[in-house]
Amino acid sequence: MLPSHFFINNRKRLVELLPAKSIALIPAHRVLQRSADVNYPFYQDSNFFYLSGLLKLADGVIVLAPSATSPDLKEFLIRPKPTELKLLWEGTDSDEQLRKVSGISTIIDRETCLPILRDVFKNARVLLTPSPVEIRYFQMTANPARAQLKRWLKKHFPNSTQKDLRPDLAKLRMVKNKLEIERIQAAIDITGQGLKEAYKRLKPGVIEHELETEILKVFRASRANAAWEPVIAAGKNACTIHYDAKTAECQSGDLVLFDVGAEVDHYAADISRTVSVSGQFSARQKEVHEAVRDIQNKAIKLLKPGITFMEWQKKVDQLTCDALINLNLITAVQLKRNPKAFRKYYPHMSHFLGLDVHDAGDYQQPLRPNMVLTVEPGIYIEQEGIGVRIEDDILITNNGTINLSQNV
Ligand SMILES: [Mn+2]
Repeated sequence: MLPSHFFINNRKRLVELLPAKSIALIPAHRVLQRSADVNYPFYQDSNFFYLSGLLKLADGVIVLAPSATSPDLKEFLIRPKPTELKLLWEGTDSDEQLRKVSGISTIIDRETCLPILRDVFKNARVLLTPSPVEIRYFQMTANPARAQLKRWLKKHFPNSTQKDLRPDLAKLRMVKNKLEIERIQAAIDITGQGLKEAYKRLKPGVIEHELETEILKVFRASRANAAWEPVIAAGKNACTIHYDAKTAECQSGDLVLFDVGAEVDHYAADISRTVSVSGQFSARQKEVHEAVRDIQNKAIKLLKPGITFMEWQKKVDQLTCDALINLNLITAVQLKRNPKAFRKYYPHMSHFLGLDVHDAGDYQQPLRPNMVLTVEPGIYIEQEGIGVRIEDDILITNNGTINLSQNV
């Protein structure tokens, strides 16, 4: 568990970024329905966790109001009053437990919070809340908590201006401290152990989900969770980047791609490895695997403080284009005609890593020490049934990088 001073300090640093006469409100996630009256396992909003450490509290709101006149109301937590039904079926953390974990002393009931908020907000012009993440592109539905809070504030405080708090939160979250890097390292080490167990089980005839079972066993035994649904993809399945059926048999002669990550105290690892089912690469598989490994080595060498993510990505794209030409997958003429043609074989980008596997961050800012990002080149050749991705987790240091997953 992370100590409460970590969350106290995160709130303090966020308050320092707030403009004068503004108030920040950060909502917890809501519980989502799975089917009938059964819910999905609850998963906390990362920003809410970052500022409170409260993993299990649904429907809470953290309020940071530095301009409040009462010292008890400069920061407080709003929580739904637990009903008798809720207490009987699920139980809930007491206010005392919430205070201990978060370091927030004032807790008020959601049902009676409106007059208190009216009083606290009377000197404020701007209300800052994290806007919902744009995910329609992925055909997903957002957790409704953020949009609901925005609507509720609009209804009760129509004269206040609402602004997006995400850029300020990203500014803080993209640079990690020692406690955070320790968690990411622990998640990486557990992921490495999981992969080791899966490799032991790997042989022709094994089903993809049987390999997953080995990995998840290690995660649970290490008191960690999976940071997302693991990708374990044999043969051509590896050409689906986030393949999740895991029902196929691994055939001798196939490659199998693992893209997995454990999660420790909400901090994720994200590691990909591509190995041969029989232990022996074909000449072509070897050629593609070495090309990806080579891109990765060069890409890691290009990382240093000062370069922006986008500048770096452009260079990595160029390395990938060269490799695809060498592998006879694309010609220089085709690339000239359509500079994006290589995306067919290499559709994804690297990303920041932290509380979210695709972590909050500003991709236009120059990289700085203590940022963590993944370097994950891949080449996917559907017509040949070959998909290779190699992904490591890289810490930016004062003068270069440390590969946190080099022992995996
Ligand atoms: Mn990744």
